[in-house]
Amino acid sequence: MSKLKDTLAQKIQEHRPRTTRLVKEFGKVIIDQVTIDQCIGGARDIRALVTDISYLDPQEGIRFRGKTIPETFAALPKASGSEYPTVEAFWYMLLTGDIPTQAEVDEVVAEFKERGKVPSYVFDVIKALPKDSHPMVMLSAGILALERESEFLKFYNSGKFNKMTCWEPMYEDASNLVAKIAPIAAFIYRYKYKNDEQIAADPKLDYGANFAQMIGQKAPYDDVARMYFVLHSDHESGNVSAHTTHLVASALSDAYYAYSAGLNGLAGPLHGLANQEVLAWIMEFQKKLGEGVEPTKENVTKALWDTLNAGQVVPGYGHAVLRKTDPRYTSQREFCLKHLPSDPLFKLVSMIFEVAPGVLMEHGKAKNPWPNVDAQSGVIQWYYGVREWDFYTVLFGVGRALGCMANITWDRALGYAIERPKSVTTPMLEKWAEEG
Ligand code: AMX
Repeated sequence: MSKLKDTLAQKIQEHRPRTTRLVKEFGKVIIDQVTIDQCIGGARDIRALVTDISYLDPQEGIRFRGKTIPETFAALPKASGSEYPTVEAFWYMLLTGDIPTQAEVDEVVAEFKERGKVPSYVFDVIKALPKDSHPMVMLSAGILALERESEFLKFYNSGKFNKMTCWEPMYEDASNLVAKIAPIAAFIYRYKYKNDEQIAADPKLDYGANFAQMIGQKAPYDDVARMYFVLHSDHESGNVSAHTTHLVASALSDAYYAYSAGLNGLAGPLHGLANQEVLAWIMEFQKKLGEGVEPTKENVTKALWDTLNAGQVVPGYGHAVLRKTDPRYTSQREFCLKHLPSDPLFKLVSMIFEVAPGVLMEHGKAKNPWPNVDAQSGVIQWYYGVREWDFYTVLFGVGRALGCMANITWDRALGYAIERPKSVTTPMLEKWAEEG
């Protein structure tokens, strides 16, 4: 057994009595109540999910296993010669809550080489789709096609299925999916935009560096990939992609079914597709501005109002939980300030950051006028030459696999139930409304 799996097994053993005790001794303690606007309004803020992988504070932003983004980057061992930790080190931390030693990271890096091999039929499935299919369709189809490899499914069909041990095949699937999704994404990139001229993985490289290699990018894009995948990994359990993955897995569907579904949710413009929408908005803005006309605070403000007055949302701004600038935005902004401070697109995004919150506040609808992760992420990709912006949500999807897969491994370890909230009818709500 690897050190990672061994540590995970120990953590699971230690954790199980806590969950059992909460249900048995404190199961009827009330932790929330539900109002009519929450019921109609997308279950906003209702406390109804449990995860220890990450927690999202509205003011502070995300903490992964109790650590803020800067703390996470500082604590984990770095990739050799790099400013950022490896994805493998972060995966270890997400699963166990522990900071791995270099030797423990090296073991995961070596394991991922084996796990990351993608069967050729997956590429055939992707190639069978029309080439102008959205790359998220290709990614979701590729992940779904892998379902025949599922160890969880084999265990379920073995006649020996057991709720106490089924986390182990789920862990195998989760690890395999994480290891395979980056090469699949890289394949889609080269297939769709680079004439199907594929580049082989380099066995010497870690996850992030190999992704850079396979899409045809050089340093410092290896760090961009590491940073990007870590930042996008997890945002507690209620967001559409994480929740969908958890929901589907709660039916004992395996990791491939669950994450393919999660990706389909991520592909929505109010969720992960917003990063592509940000770039599209900026390009449209520049087109309307005309050749050689400099962006100014005035013309950016006008364009923002035009978007709002047309009944559209300003992509990259607002959040269902956050009430401050997203620290994932800040982290990427810091990267830009260091590596591409004079880039015109970065300057424009910074200008939007200066004026958009004021415009949104004046508009008066959005509860959070501050930027989210998606407002900044496309700029970095664009700068390094990944300009096919419909690919940006695929990058998000590779990162998000880390959080979703860590979560469903723990879901099975703690025996979380099939998810099944109760619905009510409009007449019922009207009756309760009258009764006050
Ligand atoms: N521009 C314009 N209007 C906005 C807005 C924005 N950026 N953000 C919120 N609003 C509007 C909502 O559409 C809603 O209008 P309505 O009352 O007419 O329906 C009103 O403000 C109240 O919404 P809210 O409670 O502040 O937000 P929410 O929880 O319902 O939705 C989110 C959150 C992210 C979907 C929303 O802010 C939005 O659409 N943002 C733009 C898209 C985006 O950037 N999505 C990415 C989010 C991060 C991610 O998941 N990757």
